[in-house]
Amino acid sequence: MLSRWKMSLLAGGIVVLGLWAGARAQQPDKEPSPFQAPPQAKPVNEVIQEFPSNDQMRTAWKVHWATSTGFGLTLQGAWFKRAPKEKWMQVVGDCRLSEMFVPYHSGSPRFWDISYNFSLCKVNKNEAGPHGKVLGNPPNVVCEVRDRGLAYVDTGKGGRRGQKLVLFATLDAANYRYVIEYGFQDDGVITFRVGSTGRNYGSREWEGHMHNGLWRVDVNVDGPANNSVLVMEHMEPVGEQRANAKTIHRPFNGGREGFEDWDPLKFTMLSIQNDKKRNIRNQPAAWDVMPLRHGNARHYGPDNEECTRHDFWVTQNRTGEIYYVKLPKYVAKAEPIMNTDVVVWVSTAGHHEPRSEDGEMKGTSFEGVTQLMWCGFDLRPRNVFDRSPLYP
Ligand SMILES: [Cu+2]
Repeated sequence: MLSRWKMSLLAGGIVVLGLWAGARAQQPDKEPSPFQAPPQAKPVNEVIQEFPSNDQMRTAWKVHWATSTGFGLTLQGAWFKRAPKEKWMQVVGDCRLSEMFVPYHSGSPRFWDISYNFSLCKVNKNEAGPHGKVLGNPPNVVCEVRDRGLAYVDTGKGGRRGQKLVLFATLDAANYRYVIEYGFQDDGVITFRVGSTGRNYGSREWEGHMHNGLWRVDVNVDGPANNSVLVMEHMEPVGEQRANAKTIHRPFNGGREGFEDWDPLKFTMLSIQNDKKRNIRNQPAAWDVMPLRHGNARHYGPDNEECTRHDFWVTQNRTGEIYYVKLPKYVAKAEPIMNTDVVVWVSTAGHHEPRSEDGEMKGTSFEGVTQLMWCGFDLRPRNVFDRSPLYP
């Protein structure tokens, strides 16, 4: 029953503990988010990728990334070029998986897996795959260009396959592994994904639990200034005519810091736009948060879980505000979030109901692995291009 093990626990300072097996982290005795000293990020690294990778350039991404204990792989900025001769346009600043909250169904344990200051796993060749370039020292980040299947199919001009630049790294969270992955598509979309894999907590091999991937995303459409957060909602029916539908565009939370929830009947999307950056049609450039959801996670335990009771939060961008559990405090002053530097916080949770495919008990030890379960969202351009991207 004893297996590997290692973990560091933040509790009033960083304490590195060796625990026994099957058991991973014990719950911190205090509030699980002391966070006095943010983990020190290593220097920022740059990747530039032109698309298509095998022909004349049409679009390109420039990505700054960093690694640290705790947060694992973070973005420190990303810039897009919608045409070869254009300047870089910023899309995001600091982005990170701010927390990974894992409450078990019986009420305990309730892990805050980012706050324990775990390290990244070393990557091996198998994991990097035939096209992955291994980066970092120690080697823990993979960078690769992937075919992403069909990008479009047009009646007149036929179809085209798309590509994306992907950066990923895996957090070594005791019995669990979290693959943190950022994708940068040729059409200007950024994909945010976290995949959960590993083994259930020892002695709880068959207990259901949630994996709440909780993101901090500093959207900077054409730079940090003049960004506003809007909500887009589909409404149906409206008015006397029952077949009528419409879309509402309105300021997020009345234009102030706070929260909103995802409504499956409204297809809730957020749009972060810069009024001062306009395309050839005089439409403001924006990037939309496109949810790809399994469900809306809500938790009511004792561990400062108020932050899980909403699907989206928006704050002004303030230095040091990178901890998801502190969101209720961050939004307390309800500062404006129109025409300023904003941060969008997105909950992307997955429900893990154990199954035989997760593994099996052999005597007293568990063998097997939970296959990756992905959660995340896309950040998709709106009125950034003047026309269809990568169209002939
Ligand atoms: Cu799980």
